[in-house]
Amino acid sequence: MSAIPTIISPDVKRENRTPPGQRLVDSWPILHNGNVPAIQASEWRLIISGLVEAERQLTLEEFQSLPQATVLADIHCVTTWSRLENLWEGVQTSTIRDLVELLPEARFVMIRSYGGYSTNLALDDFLQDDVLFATKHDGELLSPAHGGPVRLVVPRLYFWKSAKWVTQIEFTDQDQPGFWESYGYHNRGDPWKEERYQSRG
Ligand SMILES: Nc1nc2c(c(=O)[nH]1)N[C@H]1C(S)=C(S)[C@@H](COP(=O)(O)O)O[C@H]1N2
Ligand SMILES: [Mo]
Repeated sequence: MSAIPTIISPDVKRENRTPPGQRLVDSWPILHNGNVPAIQASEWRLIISGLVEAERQLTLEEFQSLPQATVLADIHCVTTWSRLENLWEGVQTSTIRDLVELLPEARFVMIRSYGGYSTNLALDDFLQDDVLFATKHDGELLSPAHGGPVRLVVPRLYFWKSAKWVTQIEFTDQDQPGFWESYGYHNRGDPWKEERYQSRG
């Protein structure tokens, strides 16, 4: 069929793929704060902003014409369910990064979604080769409830970092908490270290 490269997320190769405190599910739960936003394909934009030489905006058509990749990865939600063996298809974050000239001070990203959700990532975590802006899951277009038309997928961190309905990537020099991070979720969220919540104050 196609010559789309498949990237195997490194956690898929572990002998025991279930992180501590997690239980496996076969279904795919739908979880989010607030309502599923109504996004018109013609109005969708991906804004690449912040510490870049020149801000860029992509239409959905422009986004879909970028080189595609597939990633095989496991999902680990902080509420303790894990879903193994998900095949995501979309555009790798490194492909998006190459569309702009990053300023040397850029060290973090804030991802913003339609509906007001946000999540923060270190640039290094964001640019791992298994991180992508996905449009498909197991061969099917992402439903609106699962984040369509475009969601972020960050396989090596808890699933709240995988923002649905993405519309903006802002490169920054300082780390700012995103939506759940400001309510006490861990700043990074590595499931293998059980980085679920942080104590504050
Ligand atoms: N825009 C947006 N993205 C989001 C969320 C949200 O509330 N809004 N919730 C996060 C959380 S906590 C989880 S567990 C996953 C759930 O994704 P799913 O519904 O496709 O399983 O989406 C993440 N991305
Ligand atoms: Mo979650």
